[in-house]
Amino acid sequence: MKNYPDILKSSLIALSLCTFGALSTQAEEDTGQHPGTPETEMSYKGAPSGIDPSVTKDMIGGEGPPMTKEEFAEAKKIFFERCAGCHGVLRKGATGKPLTPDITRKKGTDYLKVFITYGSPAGMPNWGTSGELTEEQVDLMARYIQHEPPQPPEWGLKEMKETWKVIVPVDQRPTKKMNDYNIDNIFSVTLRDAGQIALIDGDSKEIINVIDTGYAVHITRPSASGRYLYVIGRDAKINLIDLWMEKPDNVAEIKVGLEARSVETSKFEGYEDQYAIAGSYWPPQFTLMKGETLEPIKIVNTRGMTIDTQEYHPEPRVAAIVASHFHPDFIVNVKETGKILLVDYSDIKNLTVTTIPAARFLHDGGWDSTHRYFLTAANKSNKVAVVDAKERQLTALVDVDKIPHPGRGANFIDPEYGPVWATSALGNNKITLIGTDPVNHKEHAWKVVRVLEGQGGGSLFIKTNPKSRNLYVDTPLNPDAKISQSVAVFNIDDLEAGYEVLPIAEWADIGEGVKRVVQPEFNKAGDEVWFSVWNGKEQTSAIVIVDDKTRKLKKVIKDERLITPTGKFNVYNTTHDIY
Ligand code: DHE
Repeated sequence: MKNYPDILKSSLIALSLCTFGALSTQAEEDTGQHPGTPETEMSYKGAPSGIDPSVTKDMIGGEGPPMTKEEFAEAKKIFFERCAGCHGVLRKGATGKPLTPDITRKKGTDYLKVFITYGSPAGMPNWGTSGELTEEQVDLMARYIQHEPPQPPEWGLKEMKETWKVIVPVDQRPTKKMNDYNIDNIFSVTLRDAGQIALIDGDSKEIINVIDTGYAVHITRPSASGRYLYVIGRDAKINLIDLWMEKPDNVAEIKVGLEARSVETSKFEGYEDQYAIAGSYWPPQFTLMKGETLEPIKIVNTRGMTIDTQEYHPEPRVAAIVASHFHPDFIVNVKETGKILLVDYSDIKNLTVTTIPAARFLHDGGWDSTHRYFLTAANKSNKVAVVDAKERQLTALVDVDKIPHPGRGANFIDPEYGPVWATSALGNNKITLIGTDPVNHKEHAWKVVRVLEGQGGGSLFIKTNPKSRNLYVDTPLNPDAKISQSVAVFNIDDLEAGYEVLPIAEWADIGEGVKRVVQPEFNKAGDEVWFSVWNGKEQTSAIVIVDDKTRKLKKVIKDERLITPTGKFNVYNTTHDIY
């Protein structure tokens, strides 16, 4: 604190201790500039909101400090780009604290300026001292958050229909596969900052097509037959791609909101390829659509009460969605309220939604190896919730260490404890194995059976394959470049032997840049594992393919069209939930 101006010291101490909770103990995450601030989390949540600030309804004036319309517009833009990810669009609090005027006005401009300038030990970045915001901008933001939050517009059926386009009608689409690709082994690769995906032929490693999609595109999920791909952007635009076309391309698109992250398709027998669902961050809702055209059928709002304190939350965002294999259900994570919804799509007109209270801040997750149990991280609650998709109920809430982040997780047989599902973490170096077999290993089921030490915190994804004996753990958000540019690989048959480090970014040999190595993904045969080397938008990125048996480099895919590759989705493995 020695560099802080004297007048500000006392308020800063008060703020750190009273308002923003406990100090992080993860020394390895400290940014140096701001002790205790987990850089890993900051860089993860720092993605700009997909919402165009100019579309909001503004309420300047009233009791907030004076601001011109121009100042308000600038502050709003900064808020949506830098702050909304943690504090929520309506500033009602998400993983960051609430910043509604009833709270901020009591603190006052000077106090808020200190906070924005220096950040907090609990994760608020030091926007001022890091040079990210100028002194004037800090002052602007301190005044802005004392005004009523601008309200982005709602997005109902009318708005969806206005953006809905069937580019190739169903009756004009191929009736059989018109290309020679081994569709099962195609990878859909997110080109994040290009707003595109690349379809890569997993057999030849050639790019089949680069297709325009939504802004800061996020994930791809295939339909149950593997014919269609659904790609969602952060701007809530969904693209439907038909892999049967001679050159696979877009056949329909729609915008289901202003900001979104998840999409899934019906997988229960008899409903294959029939329905799609997308979850939105804004407005907080999910939308059911016809699978082959994306025609919106029903929109369901997720606003409501939190599961624990039972208070109203106006912006509970929809996070991961999976499709049940046991019932015609979509399983939907509602982040801020902590509810897991079972959305029964067998009668969409008279829709039944079963609500399972789990834990707040539900984020990502995946199936156990039998596809009966859905294990999902409530990341800021440090829990993994287990839902039994067959009995349609919560089976367990498992306590884990700081900020679990499994992606979809990894399933394998632990030599001692039997079938397990594993997650790595953003907040520490631990890889947590949870027993998943309540029949033959009952004593270990839904318990943490083993904790491995990985390279460090800042991990996002972990992966293996039923044919592999290796468990790969990425660490793309670790502040140490050596760690963020490599992956750890464990031998599943000898887990306590430690890990080998594969220098993936070095193998890519692409020159300058941050070169974060992210998201292992297997090919269909389960004998290759693909990694993205995620570089800056203006720099060279690559896909590195490793031979799973030998752990040696097999191939580097470099192509100027591969701009900021992140997620990769193998059609067969993603369709069949193999991970
Ligand atoms: Fe993701 C999955 C949300 C930042 C790459 N991400 C998900 C899911 C959610 C989510 C809810 C689960 C979808 C599902 O299964 O239905 N991600 C968010 C955020 O809110 C967050 C933290 C900040 C943001 O503003 O978006 C965020 N995500 C990122 C990134 O910065 C990553 C690393 C790079 C990128 O492409 O943007 C990233 N997220 C991914 C990937 C998956 C994902 C690759 C799918 C993993 C899988 O194997 O299924």
